[in-house]
Amino acid sequence: MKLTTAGESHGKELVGIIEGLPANLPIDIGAIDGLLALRQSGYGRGGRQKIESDRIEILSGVRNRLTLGSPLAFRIANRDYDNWKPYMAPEGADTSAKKLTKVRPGHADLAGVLKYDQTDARNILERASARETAVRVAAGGIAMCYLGELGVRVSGCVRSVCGIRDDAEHSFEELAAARAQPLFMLDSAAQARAMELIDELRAGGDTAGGTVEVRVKGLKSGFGSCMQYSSKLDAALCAALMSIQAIKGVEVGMGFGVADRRGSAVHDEIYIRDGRIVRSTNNAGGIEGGMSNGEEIVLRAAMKPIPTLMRGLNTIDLATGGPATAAAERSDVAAICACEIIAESVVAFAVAQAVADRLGGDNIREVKERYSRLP
Ligand code: EPS
Repeated sequence: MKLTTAGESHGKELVGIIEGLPANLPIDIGAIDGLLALRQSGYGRGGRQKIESDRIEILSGVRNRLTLGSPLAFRIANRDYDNWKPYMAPEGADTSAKKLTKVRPGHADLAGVLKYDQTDARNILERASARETAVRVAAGGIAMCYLGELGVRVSGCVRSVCGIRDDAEHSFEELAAARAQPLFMLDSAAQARAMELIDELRAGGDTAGGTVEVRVKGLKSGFGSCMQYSSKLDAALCAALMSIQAIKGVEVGMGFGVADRRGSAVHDEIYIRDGRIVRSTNNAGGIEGGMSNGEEIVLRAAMKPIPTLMRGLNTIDLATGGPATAAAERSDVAAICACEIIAESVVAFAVAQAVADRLGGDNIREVKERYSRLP
């Protein structure tokens, strides 16, 4: 299963193509649109989301709500293109008007300009922008349709915003309530403080990042492999999370905490109860030896603060070669809720890929039969 994305942030539209889906998979367009709307929501977002109203439009690969087994192509319109057409149109545009040369620290601007031999960082930022994640959320929604057929569910919450943390334990079922919260946090006191902080940061022209948690429930053991480094499930999941714009760290289970504890306080001991293999802890986060072990998969990702600061950071102006204050485009103060939905989506897609790699199957009946035969 493979996803290719295309599209610029202020271009005409975003597009995605998914190859490798089995035939006869029911596609829940309402659920995918719901996920897209959640990606646009959350406290701390900027003006752009008032313009956009993301919806998936499927172009191929689905007939009467069932996949055909052919490549599934889809588009998501950029409504803001109406405002940007004069500066972005492929058939001819004024490229001087929206030129960006005061490159923003933390954004792709400088490295991209040098690599792609550009004088205008807009030719870089348009693609580097997190707008692209709308496609990955749509694809994640399709992956969730696939996983749902197997009884595998993905959920999550926001764990921290700029150092304000929710460290409590939450059951998988409790996570569903997070999406109804303004910052997708389950600790309402921490959330209230985080919202105040976002207001403060907005007033000061600053930005925030945070931590998101994603969990996968119901995946049987044996997905991913210990036999080749490139087949490890944890490596695939961490790569998927790290590929999200602004992610700087990823943890599996106890994560970096394992380094500070002794073995007896880390490894999840194994018992037999009522003829079933059980564990009383899940510090491994559901993955051992690069394979799912049947426990819940637990992942966390750390998002850096949005690199477009209204107050502007020190930088250089590529046009003059001299010092400058970084460009301040309209932007978000915090996009941690978006990040949480994107993280769930890319994890769903990576798990679906691992399932498809192991089980194959040209149609969903075959996939379900093969999955049900696994221990
Ligand atoms: C982004 C900058 C902002 C964000 C954008 C990501 O866009 P604009 O420059 O149009 O205000 O809103 O995210 C989205 C458009 C989105 O849909 O998530 C950036 O520089 O990465």
